[in-house]
Amino acid sequence: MRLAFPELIVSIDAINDQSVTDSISAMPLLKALSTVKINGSILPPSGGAIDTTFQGKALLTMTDSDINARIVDPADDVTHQILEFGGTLNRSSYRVVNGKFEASFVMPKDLSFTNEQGRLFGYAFSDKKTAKGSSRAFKVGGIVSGTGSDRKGPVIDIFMDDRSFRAGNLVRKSPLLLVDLEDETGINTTGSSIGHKIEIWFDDNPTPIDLTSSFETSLDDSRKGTAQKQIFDLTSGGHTARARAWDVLNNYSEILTNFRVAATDKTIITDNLLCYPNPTSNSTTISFQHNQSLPFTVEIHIFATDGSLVRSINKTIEGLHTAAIEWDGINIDGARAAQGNYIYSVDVRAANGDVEKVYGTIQITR
Ligand SMILES: [Ca+2]
Repeated sequence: MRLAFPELIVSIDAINDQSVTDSISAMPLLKALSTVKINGSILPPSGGAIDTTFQGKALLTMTDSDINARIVDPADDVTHQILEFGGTLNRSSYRVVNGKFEASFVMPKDLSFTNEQGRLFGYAFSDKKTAKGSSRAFKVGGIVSGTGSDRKGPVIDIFMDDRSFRAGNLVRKSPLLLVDLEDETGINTTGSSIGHKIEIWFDDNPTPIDLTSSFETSLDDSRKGTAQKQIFDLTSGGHTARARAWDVLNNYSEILTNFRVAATDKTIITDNLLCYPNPTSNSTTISFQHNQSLPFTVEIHIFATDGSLVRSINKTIEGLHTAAIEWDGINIDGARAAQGNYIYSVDVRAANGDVEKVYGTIQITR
């Protein structure tokens, strides 16, 4: 897509409440495990006053001090000096309000202790405009003492397709993987350069999928966020998924979940039919799991043991994974159903015409 507006400038205005400066000796030294605060603004392409109409999101990437790499060219045996950017120290997102943003995060334990300048890259976008900019007005090195109280790795949650997912659910063959992360100090986003990646393993596959680059921090709190990735063509049957993430102090944690993939996404499959509470003296909820991503209809018929119809309930199910239909315990005549045993049938009709019928029992006690 070609944008109709010229690109604006992300200006890094202050680091740790100190205005940015070109004087290297006056630049702040950002130490490992210290909290960094960055204030920035969005300026017009030619500079000048803040674009106060800009409402959107800013993505900041901080890299360590540059690396002087020496590479010997095998053709002529000449050693070349190559300057490379240092490894990623932090990648986090912030809300831009009226052209301004404020970032805050904890520097990772792993950084080079060179006391030399790092780099900060800013990229911002609103509905209509984009902006970019960078700054080298800080140095990286040292470590703050006395911050060793956080010994816990991040809290990790794995979901397939959406956050209604629970372990054991049926999912589509090509589900969207969501990994929510949260840590009291901060998620390690250094990624491949240092080795503390956000990774997930499926089943016994020894090769993980690297989710680090897809991780995006919450705009409200950079200590939490979500990594996501579409997973393609899983085989039918049971699967496990194990995720690992690190915090900025290099504590890690892992979580394991499991799920099932149906033989085909085209056929509707229902599973784990449940009625709760059962027995009940009042209302009860009939629920089951399913593999459908499009809305489908459910007809529930409740019968007495003599076969007479007690109640019918129709519902369109739009959510993924689990369908839940409540019966209020009222019969066709508007009275409370009598004490006793009941049979219910669940007729499921998918958008493609596929149907499935399952049965269960309910006991009413008074
Ligand atoms: Ca932690």
